[in-house]
Amino acid sequence: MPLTCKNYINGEWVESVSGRTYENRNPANQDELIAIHQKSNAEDVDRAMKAARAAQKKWALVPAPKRGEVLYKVGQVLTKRKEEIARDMTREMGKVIAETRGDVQEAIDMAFYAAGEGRRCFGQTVPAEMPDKFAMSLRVPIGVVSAITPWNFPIAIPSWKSLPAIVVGNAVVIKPATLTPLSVIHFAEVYEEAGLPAGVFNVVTGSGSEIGDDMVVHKDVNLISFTGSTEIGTNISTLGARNMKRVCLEMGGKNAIMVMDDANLDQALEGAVWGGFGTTGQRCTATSRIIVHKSVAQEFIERYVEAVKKLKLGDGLDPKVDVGPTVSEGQLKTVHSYVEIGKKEGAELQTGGKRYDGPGCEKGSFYEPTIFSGVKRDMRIAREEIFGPVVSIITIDDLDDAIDICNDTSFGLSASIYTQDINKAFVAMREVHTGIFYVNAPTIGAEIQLPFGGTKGTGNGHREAGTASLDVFSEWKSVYIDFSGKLQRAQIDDFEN
Ligand code: UN1
Repeated sequence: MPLTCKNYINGEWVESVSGRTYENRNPANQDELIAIHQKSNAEDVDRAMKAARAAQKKWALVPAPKRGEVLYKVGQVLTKRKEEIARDMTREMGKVIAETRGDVQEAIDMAFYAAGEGRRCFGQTVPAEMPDKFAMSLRVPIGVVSAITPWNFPIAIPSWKSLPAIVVGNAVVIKPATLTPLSVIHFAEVYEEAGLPAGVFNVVTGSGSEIGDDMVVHKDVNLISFTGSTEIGTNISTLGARNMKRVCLEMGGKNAIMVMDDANLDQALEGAVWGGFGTTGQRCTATSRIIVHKSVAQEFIERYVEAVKKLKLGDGLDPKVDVGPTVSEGQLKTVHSYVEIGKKEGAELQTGGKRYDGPGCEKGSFYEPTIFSGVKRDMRIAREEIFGPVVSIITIDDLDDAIDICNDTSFGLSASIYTQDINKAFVAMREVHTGIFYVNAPTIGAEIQLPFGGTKGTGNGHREAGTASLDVFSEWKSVYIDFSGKLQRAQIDDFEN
């Protein structure tokens, strides 16, 4: 009998009122049924939102340091269950075990970071203009947070969207990606074991096409935090605006590594393999373009292709495997359609370009790591997010050219430069229009203590993680306390000694 998972609403594990369920299968082996999940409907969402609303009122009154202590416990329980959760995550999402351990670790880091905020959550005290008057600002919770999360970081991203929200005094209802609900079910178990009061964290599983809109428009929702495709994010934004909801979006990327003529090529190659094909290229931050200086381009391409051909594909639970499957057949088809587009556009296919069904991979959605060279900036493979193991190499003349091409995209998440020249590194850092920038490292690998997010079409101006996440999940309240015993009119009465 496969595991059957329920929704988590108001501290209870409950079946969907729809009476319907769906299957969660392993993308490395379609024959492996991992679990059955609830196919929720609008009524389930309604119950979860109402539970969250009621719980939030009480949770906001718990002193923030105490809220932080619960999250500290969340970090401890996650640490205890790290290996088990990582293994299940590899089974449902496909990425290799070293990476799913990293995914859980990112949630652990966020738990301890957010726990600490329970004793900080700094506001400001500023001098007041009038005598016997006190002025300060406080962070207050927004209320109910509706989190809609993607499948590529099945627990890390839910952790970014819940832990900082909860420490500030909000309650959360999360709809995990249809393809990776089990990781969030485990996360709910962790919250429960850590002693989070009922209703503060709720999980409703199901498909975005059925309950996505309800997660946005429900009257109890104060804020929607979404990570996923530009198309869905744009719809959420429009729907949210019509319903006067606060919306925080993190969407696509077309991240580039710039390899300059003075780069340490060994290091750049290693970074390009990891950035391009780690997580099977399915990170928002994945390196999907490599902009390489003409004087090192030939050597770089030859060595890159050679290194990528050596990557071992297979079941991510095998520690010898470098690259797992794409997350689903649908994703594989999208990836392949872009490869066809690249070929038609005249880019040169250096390696890959097709499904992989070698030994042990016959029943999975595997795609060969793919490299195109001779890519021009206006080709679709150089402009659109592919979200898979496909890297486009563009050759350039100098740093200005590199920066110009790096910026020539509608997205602005992450970018990097490999150079030994500090001047070039600083110029690029200043001129590249992304939310995240790396020097001598690939475009992936952000840490939770700094803001995460991007410019232009990547988002709508918000950042996750770091103290920036507190700005997302709280309102500012400015407080003036007059203890003069009389009316003092700001901007009008003059203070005289
Ligand atoms: C994502 O790509 O959706 O910076 C998240 C990174 C990870 C998080 C990626 N820490 O690559």
